[in-house]
Amino acid sequence: MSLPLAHMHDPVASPLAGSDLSPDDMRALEAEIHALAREKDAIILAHNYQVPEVQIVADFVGDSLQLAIEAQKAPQSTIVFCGVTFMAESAKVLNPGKRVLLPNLSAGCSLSDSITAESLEDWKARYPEHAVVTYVNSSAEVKALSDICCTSANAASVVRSLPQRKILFTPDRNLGAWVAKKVPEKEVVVYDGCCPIHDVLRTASVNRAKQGKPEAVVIAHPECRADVLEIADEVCSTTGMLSAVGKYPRAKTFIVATEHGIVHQLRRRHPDKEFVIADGCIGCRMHCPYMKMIDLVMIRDALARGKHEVDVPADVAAGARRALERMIAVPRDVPARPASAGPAS
Ligand code: CIZ
Repeated sequence: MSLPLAHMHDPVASPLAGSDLSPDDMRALEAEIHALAREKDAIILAHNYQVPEVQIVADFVGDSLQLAIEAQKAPQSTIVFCGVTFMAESAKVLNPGKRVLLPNLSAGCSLSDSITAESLEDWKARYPEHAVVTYVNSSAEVKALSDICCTSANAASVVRSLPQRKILFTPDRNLGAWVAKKVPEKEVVVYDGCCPIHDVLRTASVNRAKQGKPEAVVIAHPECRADVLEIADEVCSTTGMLSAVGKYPRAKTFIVATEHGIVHQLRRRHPDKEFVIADGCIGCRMHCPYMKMIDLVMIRDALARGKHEVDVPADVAAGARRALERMIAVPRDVPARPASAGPAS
């Protein structure tokens, strides 16, 4: 089955089928998945926000950019992508010759849905002189209409690397505002989308999570609102968070302002530290329902039956690939311009 570009997302889809399995059943399922992956010449990739049992069975766990690059490096002909739709699409766009499977087609993304190709066309018409920088949390159609993509790990470097001074940043307004602050020599217009999981977080929740732990280090994802980023000690992508912890050898506790799933990797890599998700207030759960839509049964079925093959139309894929490849070519840390350098051209 191919993935249609305009598909339905159901955030309250059925609970994970694998979540009530006994430890023995779980181990048997993991063994079945590994055997099937070998038989079908498949690699299993999982995003840092996936449920722990999916991260455990995966061959590689990382952020969306790392996963797309890992998919390119992998010798296997099939990629089982445990993440959300836009990530699987990017893996397909960068690996047109490989079969990319997304185990649950309902795994969408509200941020990606906050911008359509039509709305980007409208914004481009309003800002015709601006270079369009699009966060990877977007559909392949939207990427295809953009000059270049970025991730939360490289957004400031991507914007700095462009010759244009005027930038239209889409679709995440919080990440866009953070980049505008970090790259003051550019004139950045920010589209009005957001990730509701990050956008709901308030400083009151962070402060509550910190109660009784005044020494705790706060690490926040740049999809959080500006007031949260202001009180954070570190602002970084999920991959950045995994390494940021190493900068604080004396700290015991870290308050983490991003989706819950990252705690699995944080604890695995830093077992001597305490990690507390910053959703201290009732009604503020940093839990993305879309990221929890894949379980072991679905991965087994994806491998056994080839479900669900992701396909991106050739013209859309060509445009999206151009924007993604331009991003990949940007050096990792494009330095900030010294204030004395004057305005960018
Ligand atoms: O780009 C990604 O993988 C996302 C959605 C978050 C992050 O910072 O890793």
